[in-house]
Amino acid sequence: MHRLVLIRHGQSVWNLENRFTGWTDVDLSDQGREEAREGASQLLAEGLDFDVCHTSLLKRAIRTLWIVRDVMDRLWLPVRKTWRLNERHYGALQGLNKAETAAEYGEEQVFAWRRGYAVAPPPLEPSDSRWPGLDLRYDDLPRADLPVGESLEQTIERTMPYWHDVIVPDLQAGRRVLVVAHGNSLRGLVKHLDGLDEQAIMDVNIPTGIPLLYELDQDMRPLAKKYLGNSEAVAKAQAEVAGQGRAG
Ligand code: DG2
Repeated sequence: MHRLVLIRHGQSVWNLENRFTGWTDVDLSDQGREEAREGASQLLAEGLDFDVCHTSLLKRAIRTLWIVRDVMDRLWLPVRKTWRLNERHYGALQGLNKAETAAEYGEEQVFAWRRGYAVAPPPLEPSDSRWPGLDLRYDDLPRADLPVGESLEQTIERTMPYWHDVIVPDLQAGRRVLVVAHGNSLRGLVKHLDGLDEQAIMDVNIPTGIPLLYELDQDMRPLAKKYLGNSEAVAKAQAEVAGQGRAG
């Protein structure tokens, strides 16, 4: 049996302000740091430990992982960082308040942008200063791979190679794997692991900072799955994420 834990980073300052974030490199809020500490305590209480960690190139995930490793006294663990675990790129929506956007364009449109499987947000203009090609950390990436606004489907297309080529081999080698990433890059992994169709994944919302434990068979199929911690608190946090696209 293989053990995999997924954690969406703790609340970021733009989660707190209810802004579309995507590839914007915002930090954790104070509550987000606390959520990371709490997540680590839940991992310790469950008796979980890790051999290797994977995260994105965005500081809200990197810092969450750092806090988790610090609380677990596992700062020495290997950490691999990849753009493939970055949040989906939210295009020209990045920076906009989700509730204000719903008031302007309608809740249905915002729901489609947030949860429609193949719906991409309006793209960044080529001249936009937010274009990832202007960011040093993506220098090694072919320019054609740099997103300017991704649907969940497109996010999954660039996340899955990392799952198959890097994370699965870690698991097959018997390593206990921790992945700290983002709401939608993790929804892509959950869709794959749980075998969800394009409709079913629309209802999946991943709360910040709460570890999601998978036990997988040798073919990487889930034997068991659970969020750590109180199930009512998990349900409440999931409902809050779902509600972030309401107008008021
Ligand atoms: C959120 C997810 O990403 O937003 O980009 O705004 O996980 O990095 O905070 P994260 C964002 P929703 O798709 O839930 O609106």
